[in-house]
Amino acid sequence: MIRCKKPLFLLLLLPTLIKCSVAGDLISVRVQDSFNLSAYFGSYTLCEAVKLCHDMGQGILSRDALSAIRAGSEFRDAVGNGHNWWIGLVDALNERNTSRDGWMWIEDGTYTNATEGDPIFFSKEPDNRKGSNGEDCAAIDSSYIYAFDDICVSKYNALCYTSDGDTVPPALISGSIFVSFTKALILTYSQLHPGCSIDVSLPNMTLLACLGKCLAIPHSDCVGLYWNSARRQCILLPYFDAAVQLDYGTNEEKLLWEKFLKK
Ligand SMILES: [Ca+2]
Ligand SMILES: [Ca+2]
Repeated sequence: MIRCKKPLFLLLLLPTLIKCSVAGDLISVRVQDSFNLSAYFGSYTLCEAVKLCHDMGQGILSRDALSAIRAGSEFRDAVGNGHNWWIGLVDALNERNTSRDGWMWIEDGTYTNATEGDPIFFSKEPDNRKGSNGEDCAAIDSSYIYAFDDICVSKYNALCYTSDGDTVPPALISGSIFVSFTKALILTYSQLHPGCSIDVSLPNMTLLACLGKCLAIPHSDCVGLYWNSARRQCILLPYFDAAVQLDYGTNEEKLLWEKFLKK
């Protein structure tokens, strides 16, 4: 494995192969002359990986950046084989089980299509192997650059990017002072691994306060929320839309659950 903070002789022997800079456990590598990758070695959950990317003004790996990685050897040459990297692909809203269709890319909200020519997953993935716990997040193996699904709280490295086509970092594009919320359908009331959701409930919480909590998440990263007026429960959805565990004591309480998404 080649990492930039490793012995200098490697850099002297392979100066054209290793296009990277050194900052702790970070390797920066440019791929296909259009994407700048920041590869952070460390133990991150998927949510921690997305937060790290956005805090650095970058996005977590997108479909286009993944295609660029596959088109050349720059990434593998720089980070070495055998490491797992979170990418920005989830099925936290709709359980896809073993289907390759319908996984959502975090940074642009688009969905995978199994008929596309560039397969994303390993041949036997996604397998939802830890099915009862849900494998709702995706990572790639740097040896093969194919993805597998895993539980979102597994600890892997983080892979962030910017593109030359971005006029502003992806994490900041959605920022606007004119924000509105629209009511959305609740698909399920039960999800064991609730993505990156944050329960900010308080005994005297109001819907307005709950919406305010969503707007206060940095980088405009809160995409929506779940609200229950009887339980005063407010569950925020940072980074991507997700199904979460919605508790209720009675049917009346269940019917009071509402979901709002940012427009
Ligand atoms: Ca899943
Ligand atoms: Ca799997």
